[in-house]
This record gives sequence, structure tokens and C-alpha cells, in this order.
Amino acid sequence: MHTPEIVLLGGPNSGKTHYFGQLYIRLRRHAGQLQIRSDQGTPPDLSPLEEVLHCLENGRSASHTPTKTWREVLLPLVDAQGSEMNLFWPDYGGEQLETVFKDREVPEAWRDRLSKADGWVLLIRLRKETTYPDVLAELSERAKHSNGSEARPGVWDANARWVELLQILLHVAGLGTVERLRSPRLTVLLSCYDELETSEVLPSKVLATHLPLVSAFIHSLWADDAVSVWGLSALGCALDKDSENDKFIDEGPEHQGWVIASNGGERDADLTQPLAWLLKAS
Ligand SMILES: Nc1nc2c(ncn2[C@@H]2O[C@H](COP(=O)(O)OP(=O)(O)OP(=O)(O)O)[C@@H](O)[C@H]2O)c(=O)[nH]1
Ligand SMILES: [Mg+2]
Repeated sequence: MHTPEIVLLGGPNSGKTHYFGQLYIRLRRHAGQLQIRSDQGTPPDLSPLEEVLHCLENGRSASHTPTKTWREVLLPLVDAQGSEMNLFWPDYGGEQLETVFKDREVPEAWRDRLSKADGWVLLIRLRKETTYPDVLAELSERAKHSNGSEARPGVWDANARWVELLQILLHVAGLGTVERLRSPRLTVLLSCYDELETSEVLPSKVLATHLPLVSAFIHSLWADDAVSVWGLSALGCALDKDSENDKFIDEGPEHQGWVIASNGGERDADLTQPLAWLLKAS
């Protein structure tokens, strides 16, 4: 049995838990590129997903994952070609990734996962990323030209922060930056894509517009066919913690949410697609 390993990289509030919940519901529906194998005797232990599944069924948003939490669910999968695999999908408090960046230190368990992984999933919620798109001539007026928020001491431009973080992670994983990487494959998920008002069709161009340095870094490091950038809206809309969304309840969470593939195109309800792409060659 193939047991691919993946690393999920996403800061606080980037949409990890809700994607996890929606992904699991899609896998169980047996309608996408990847499905849960139904031949399993013992169903997977779903306790890490309990809260988010309950909230989704009731059309509400789930809570922030406590900082120190680390949990995973075993997903017994089968792909469209009939290949079977077992995959652990992780969930954790996104501050853990911020701590790696701040302390320049990677915990032992993370090191191990990074060096063994067949694929990396990078979740970036562009709406929440702070950038200071100044040019030299505008430096003196930097606050006026920042994207909504003033340049704050200690708050890094998201371009610099992600590139630095990726460099730390690549170093720890023992991955060189001389030759373009073919493994681990990299899936970039631009999460909460419904929040972005963009007429651009290609998610990779949206990334390049919002975070040009991150886009350039990723594309210079990974071989073209080893990286793909997707637009992900796991929920399709914003949910509230306290009030219920009737559409979600009436139609069911399995009918909400979509992805836009790296080559553009229509919204696709199959939330398993980015994962199927990531696992294709592993
Ligand atoms: N509009 C919109 N909001 C979303 C979507 N997915 C998640 N959210 C919201 O974004 C917020 C953060 O989502 P989470 O899934 O909890 O994020 P997380 O990465 O698990 O965050 P931590 O647990 O803090 O690490 C929540 O309020 C969600 O309701 C989406 O597709 N669209
Ligand atoms: Mg969470």
C-alpha cells in the first residue's frame, strides 16, 4: 500500500481546518478525483474533525485551532485510476508556523516531516497578507501606499516573510536551491478565493500580482510541472460563528465550495483536485 506523506503549511486563519472538513466531506461523497475507500473495516478516527463537521452541517464557522494542537486523520484513499493509498492529513494551530519564522527554529517533529514529504501544500489567504507595495520614490510616503494597513514596525511584508520561511523550511528539509525541484511537489492553495475581487483567470497570475516575490521565488525553485497554484474557496462564502447560513444547511456543505485549477477555467466543485494533482506522481 502506497503511503505518501504531505506537509501542510498555513499560518493562523488561513483556512486549514475548514478545508480539512470540506475535503473530508467531498472524499466521502465518492464523486471526485479522490475518494475514501469504502472497503475499510474500521472507519477512521474522526475526533479531530468533530467540531468543524458539526459546524459545517449547521452552516456556521468553526473556531480557531488552539496553538499547541497537532492532530491528523488517516484518509484511506483511492484515486480515479484505482490506485489505493493511505494519507495522514494534518491540522494544527497556525501560530506554530509563525513561531518557526520568528525563532528561526524548526521543531524536531516538523524537521522529520519536511524531509520525508512527497508533497507540500502551501495555504496562502491573500486578503490577510500585508504588503507594502512601495517603490523607492514612494518610500517617504510608505504608509499612504500600503494596501490598507500602515507599515507597522515588526510586521514584515508578506513577500519577504514567505520567502524567508520557505528558505528555512527548504534548508531544514535538506533541499538545495541550485537545481529546480521536482520533489517534493508543491501545491499552492490561494485560500478563501471568494474574498478576492479579481477578473484575472489564472490563480498563478493572481499570486504574482499580490505577492510577486513569492511567485518569482517559487517558480524559480520548482520545476514547472512540479508546482501548481490553485484558487480555493472551501466554503464558497463567509460563514459566521454565531448565526447559521440557511443555504449551507438546506443544500448541505457537500454542495458548497469550489476550486479554480492552475490553468484557469470554471469553478470546479471537486475540492479533492489539488490533492489528486499533488499525489499524482508520488
Ligand atoms: N470567505 C471564506 N471564508 C473562509 C473560507 N474557508 C475558511 N474561511 C474562514 O476563515 C477563517 C479561518 O479558517 P480556519 O479554517 O479556521 O483557519 P485555520 O488555518 O485552521 O486557522 P488556525 O486554526 O488559526 O490555524 C474562519 O473564520 C473561516 O470561517 C472560505 O473558503 N471562504
Ligand atoms: Mg484551524
